Amino acid sequence: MNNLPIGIIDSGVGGLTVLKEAIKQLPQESFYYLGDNARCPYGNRDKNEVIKYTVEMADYLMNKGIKLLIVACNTATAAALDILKKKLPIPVIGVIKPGSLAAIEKTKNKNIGVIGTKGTIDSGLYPFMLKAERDDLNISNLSCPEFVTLVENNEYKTDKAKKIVTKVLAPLESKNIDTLILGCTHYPLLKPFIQVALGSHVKLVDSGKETISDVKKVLDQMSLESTSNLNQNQIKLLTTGNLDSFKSIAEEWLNLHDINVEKVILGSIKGEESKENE
Ligand code: I24
Ligand code: DGL
Repeated sequence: MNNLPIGIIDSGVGGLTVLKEAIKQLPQESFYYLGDNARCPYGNRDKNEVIKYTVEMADYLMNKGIKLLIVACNTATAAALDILKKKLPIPVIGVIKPGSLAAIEKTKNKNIGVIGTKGTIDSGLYPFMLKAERDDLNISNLSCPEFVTLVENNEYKTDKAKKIVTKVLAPLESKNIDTLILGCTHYPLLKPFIQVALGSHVKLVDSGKETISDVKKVLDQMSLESTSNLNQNQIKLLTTGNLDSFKSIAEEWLNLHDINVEKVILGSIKGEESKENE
């Protein structure tokens, strides 16, 4: 047993889809969620930049005291998971392996699609993980950079979004996939349009959801579950960006009021700010 909080890091607000699932599946646990809104999105950034930012977030939460770290962002998982696993003395769980294993469980025809940001797709980590588990799979790896913008511009329920989703996913039509991994924090919001575009025979895998099922197993295996009733369900949100806009999205999404939100200034942001003031 261990009553320290679980840390969740993300490039911004998208990882709240993972936090929501965590609150649902792990009601006894407490959470620190850190979103790097000042430097979001990560999807088109250079790999080394993503590594640097992700390590800064992980170090920040390590200093606060956490018992396990979840990397909710697929782009950050693709770039930095191995580095974090080597660096940190606690379990570090990314979203790519759990999503891959769930897809392997679901597929019947061995044709699996993966969609994500440019960083995630170009890393090739999903196909690598999938093929390492099972070598007879056919993987279609497709980046959908427009999707994050649709969600962040609050256009994800519009006709425009439906058209873009259908167009961007068109290359998957001929691939005969029966399973699609949603390899990005934001894509669960576009699920209805993605399902219509691909047809009801395609099973959609929400990698965030699968990750929390994995976290549950790890907590159990390592006897890290929280037992304290005192810190039951405590949630603390941290952002490098604007407090008010972060708070309003989080409260609406999580259906909670008066969440504790704090501003964080990370190493290299501090550096950039002082450069500006010179
Ligand atoms: N959804 C996301 N990002 C945004 C947004 C959104 N604005 C409206 N909605 N903005 O991601 C990103 C930039 N902001 C972030 C906060 O600081 C300032 C800059 C998806 C979040 C999924 C949990 C639509 C919206 C909302 C409330 C809940 C859910 C949602 F307003 F999709
Ligand atoms: N969180 C990112 C991901 O899951 C999407 C947003 C971004 O590009 O930062 O890949």
